[in-house]
Amino acid sequence: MKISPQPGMGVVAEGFDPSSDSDVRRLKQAAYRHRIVLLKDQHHDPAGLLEFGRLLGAPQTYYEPVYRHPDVPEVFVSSNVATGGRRLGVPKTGQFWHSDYEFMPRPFDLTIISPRRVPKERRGTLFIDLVQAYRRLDPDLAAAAADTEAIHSPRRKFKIRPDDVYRPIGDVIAEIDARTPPVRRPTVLRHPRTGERVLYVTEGGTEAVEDADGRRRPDLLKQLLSAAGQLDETTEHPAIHLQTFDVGDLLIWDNIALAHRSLHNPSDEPAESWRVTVYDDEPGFNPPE
Ligand code: 7UC
Ligand code: FE
Repeated sequence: MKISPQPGMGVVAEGFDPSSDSDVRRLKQAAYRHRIVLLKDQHHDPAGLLEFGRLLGAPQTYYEPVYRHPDVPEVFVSSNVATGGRRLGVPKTGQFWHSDYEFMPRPFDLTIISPRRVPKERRGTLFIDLVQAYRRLDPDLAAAAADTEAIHSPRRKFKIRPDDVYRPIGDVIAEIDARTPPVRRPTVLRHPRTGERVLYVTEGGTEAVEDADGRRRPDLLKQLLSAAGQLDETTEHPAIHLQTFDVGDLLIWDNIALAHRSLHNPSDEPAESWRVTVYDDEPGFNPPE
């Protein structure tokens, strides 16, 4: 397997052999060291994508059934097309800064995307490295964040489902709070695999930052998000990496070190991608030099 750097962030891997333990380990090492791996010449059906996910960790089925691929529930479908008259998944997912499952007790370790239909323009996913975001903080902002906690919730970005029509919105919100109550963790957390400090806050998923006295600090959260580049609506901020991909690629990324958001595609050009997300409990990986 050949691994070569790509501009900005991440690497491209070619010639991956799924039967080679050393290729699998090198692939994971690359994902944690370089955050993004673009794997070429990959053609999987849903079952094949799930098998690929099993190489990297334990695939998880998304908690909301409406996203699940009807044949392989561990595959999450983002799609605006009806294939053979059958609508799959949910359209326009993730169009805000987030980390997958940040609102759950354990966010996913690795996210794997298989693009199925790629729009001709305004396509791709934006990424921000939250380890670099922490390192770039000016010292007093880093000090202010040090002993705070961040509170995450899916509330603001939860997609209304077809069965929610005519339901009182208060009932939907009560259901969200019951099934996915806000979770709290250190604003600056240790990356579970590499041990690096991560400024783990996102514009779409973090509801508040609370200081050691339990006081909410909206000002501080805003400063941290702004410093990380997540409040720049032009998406031209130097910390933002645009990753494009094509059908036949597989995109793997470190979902703890990176915040991501899919590009808003105003046209109704067909767009569909399949996703598998995994927990990876393999013993740690060396932090990037
Ligand atoms: O519809 C979406 O944008 C899905 C998002 C709310 N959560 C994706 C995840 O894996 O946490
Ligand atoms: Fe996502």
